[in-house]
Amino acid sequence: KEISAYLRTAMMESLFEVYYQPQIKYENGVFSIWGFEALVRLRHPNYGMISPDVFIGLAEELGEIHRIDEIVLEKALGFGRKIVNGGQEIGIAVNLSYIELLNTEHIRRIIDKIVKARREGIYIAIEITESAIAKYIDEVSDNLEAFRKASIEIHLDDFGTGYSSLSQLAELPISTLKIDRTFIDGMMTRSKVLSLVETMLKLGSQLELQIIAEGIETEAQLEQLIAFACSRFQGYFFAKPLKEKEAIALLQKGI
Ligand code: G
Ligand code: G
Ligand code: NA
Repeated sequence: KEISAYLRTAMMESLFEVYYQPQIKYENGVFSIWGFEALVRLRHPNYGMISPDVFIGLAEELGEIHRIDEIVLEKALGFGRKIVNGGQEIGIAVNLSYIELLNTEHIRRIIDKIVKARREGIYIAIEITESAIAKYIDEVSDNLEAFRKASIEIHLDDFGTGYSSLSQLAELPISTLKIDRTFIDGMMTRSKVLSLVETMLKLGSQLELQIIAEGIETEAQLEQLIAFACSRFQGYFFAKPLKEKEAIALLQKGI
């Protein structure tokens, strides 16, 4: 109750912050920053940070999620502008709720903003969870197609947990799979999980998709993934979600 009241205040007063977690590329033996994922944050004066896992669901129930996703997109565009001014060309991935994906009018507005930003050299990609797409495939396919037509990349989030069918996977207009961090978490201790990770990487490569391994926390995980020819990573091992200033500083310094 208290949190949903605070959520309303936060929306009215735009109290959300956005953090940016680097996504790392490994090429020719060199690690570099490939992009960032924008992650929304909300700080309660008494309870501290409220996890998006709590307030995103709540905002969806309240029918207000589009306001949060739009605030995050605006902030990400501002961040992108600073990156461009710093002379770099780096993508920013923004999460979209499945509710947004069901709303053709909102999607049109979002696409419009992203396309305009691209003319300034700002590259925004969209992250959508596999479960959302799998559950609402018929309702969202036109909107996904609209992103594709506008050449906006879609990253399939939490891949491996959302039950999309293999035939869907072949048809979806996505550029990237993000292997869910539960797999990365389990792969060093469970050989079957390790096999799954190897299989997902092969599958992605066969489908000519980019693959990001999420939730990398140790060097051992990284080495294992590199042995499987994985070349995109995100996780605390490289960097936590960073404040905008820290993210820009890291870009300047390099990873
Ligand atoms: O850092 P982490 O606790 O940020 O994020 C938890 C979950 O909340 C993630 O799985 C992420 O997909 C979701 N999330 C984070 N930021 C946003 C956002 O701006 N919009 C939506 N719809 N989901 C988000
Ligand atoms: O599913 P999505 O890509 O939106 O996940 C982002 C979430 O994962 C955020 O909550 C972020 O803080 C969290 N996260 C990012 N890297 C790591 C990591 O290395 N370990 C753990 N446990 N969580 C991570
Ligand atoms: Na995400």
